[in-house]
Amino acid sequence: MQIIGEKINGTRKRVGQAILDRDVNYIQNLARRQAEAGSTWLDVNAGTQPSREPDDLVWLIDTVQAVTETPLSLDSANPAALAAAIKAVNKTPLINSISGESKRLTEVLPLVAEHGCPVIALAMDDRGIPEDSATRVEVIHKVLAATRAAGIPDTRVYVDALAMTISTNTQSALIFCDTIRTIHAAYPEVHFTVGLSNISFGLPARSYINRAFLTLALAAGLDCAILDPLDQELRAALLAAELVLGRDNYCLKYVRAYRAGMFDKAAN
Ligand code: THG
Repeated sequence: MQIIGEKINGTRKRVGQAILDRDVNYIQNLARRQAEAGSTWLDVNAGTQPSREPDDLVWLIDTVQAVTETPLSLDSANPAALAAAIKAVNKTPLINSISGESKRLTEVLPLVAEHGCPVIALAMDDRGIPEDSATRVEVIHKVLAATRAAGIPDTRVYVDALAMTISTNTQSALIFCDTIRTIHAAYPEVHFTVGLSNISFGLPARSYINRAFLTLALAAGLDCAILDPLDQELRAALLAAELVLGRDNYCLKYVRAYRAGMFDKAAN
């Protein structure tokens, strides 16, 4: 399982303020803790103001790279910000993201191909996010045709079937899982990721929903997620689900985490 640490995101109030204030310590603390928790990538998102985004994103990258060698996930829809960011990174970054939107295919996909980056592909296009699984699958077919045509191997693509909140569509998690099952059957080499906490937006006691959804999505083929790596209960749920799904040889990861004191004592 690959984990993308979500916490350095300028749409979060406290992080947005830290970016404005150039608060190095606040950002570096988030970077260090998420890296130590075992993140494969640290997501960096500078927020949504197009005029500030390139400068803010490069500042975030410089700030994070001063304290960790964990590669970055560049979370932006803005081709100018991504182009500036790719020049600033020390290690090949994950590009978050492309989609079937024509602007992202013409302006972001060439950057991905040129720099040999892994990339997240969203199941949406110029019409928006499809309600149903069949249309999301169709959009992903189109995006994968484009990545293949650009010479990007399927193994470098992380399909994000887009988890939408259950509070506005109770079928949302099922649509997500159906989509990745269908894509997985047609493209056995692609990876699958998700912005996990989207699923529970607007509902109370979100962590229960996030954990249930993570378990079902893992069973459907998920092998990567954007989540809070500092959430111990979520990490325990993830380790248990992978164990039960036969993805933890000799139960090694689960037992190691237990011995390292990662689990709640009350769970014995
Ligand atoms: N897919 C892809 N990228 C994504 C998303 C996705 N990037 C952004 C987002 N969705 C995933 N990242 C986050 C980062 C932080 C939080 C949620 C998702 C978060 N939210 C707080 C909460 O949920 O309680 C509220 C905000 C705050 O703390 O101020 O922390 O789907 N490819």
